[in-house]
Amino acid sequence: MPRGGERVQSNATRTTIAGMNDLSTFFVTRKWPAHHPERLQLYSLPTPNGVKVSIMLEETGLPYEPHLVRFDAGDQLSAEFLSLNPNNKIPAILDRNGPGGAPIALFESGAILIYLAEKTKQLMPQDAAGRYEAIQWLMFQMGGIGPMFGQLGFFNKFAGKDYEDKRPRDRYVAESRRLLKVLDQRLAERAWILGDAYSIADIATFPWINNLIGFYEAGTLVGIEDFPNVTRVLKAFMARPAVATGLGIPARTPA
Ligand SMILES: N[C@@H](CCC(=O)N[C@@H](CS)C(=O)NCC(=O)O)C(=O)O
Repeated sequence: MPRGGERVQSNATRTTIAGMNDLSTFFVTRKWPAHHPERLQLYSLPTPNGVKVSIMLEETGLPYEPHLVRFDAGDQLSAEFLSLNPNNKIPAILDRNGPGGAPIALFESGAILIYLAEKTKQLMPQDAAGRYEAIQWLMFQMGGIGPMFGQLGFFNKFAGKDYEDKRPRDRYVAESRRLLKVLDQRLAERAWILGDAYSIADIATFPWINNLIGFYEAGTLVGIEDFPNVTRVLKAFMARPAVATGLGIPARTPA
């Protein structure tokens, strides 16, 4: 097995490669060569979870090299991708300049957002209480909005839409509405989820709101007009140049 191979995400392997910054020893770079290894390597697709990271990278100005993980080619199931994320999901990153100057590989968009916020000291409060507040709302997205909206998408737009029994769909409509109400109340007197400061909590959440209304075509189904604070902040989010750019990265290319 190449050095820094399939088990690159394990602590044991991380110890082995500490201090050694040659990305070519990471198995994932066999399939997706790093043309600019000094830049942070992003393995992704512009889905609501994927764009969280490209938007964050655009917002922070951190140099990065995006790599397209094609679901239509089963790239997420390739041995090279699994060496980075055994859970076969995008996004994932590889950063040559991780903690202590050693390379770090990470998956799970929430963990990546925290890592990037701490690395750049941007988009997360620096004080401990504010930091936990940001993480709390990030987890609200990771554990609630993402999984529930995702199921709603399945039952409204994809294979589940043909099921005669509408109870599963309605369960996710109700749960999505409940989450939207929580978010709407939170935003009633705030510009962004944390208040005046735009943060990783917004970057995690609003791609999913956008996707629910757009790609999943579920705006009417969830009664999005009942949540005017959510739609107001979505509009502000979509108007950010970094968001407009990040939503298209990595660019989808024909098979
Ligand atoms: N909790 C994960 C979820 C990631 C996720 O669900 N990614 C989807 C795209 S949005 C994926 O890679 N699906 C590919 C598959 O399931 O094979 C995160 O936030 O990073």
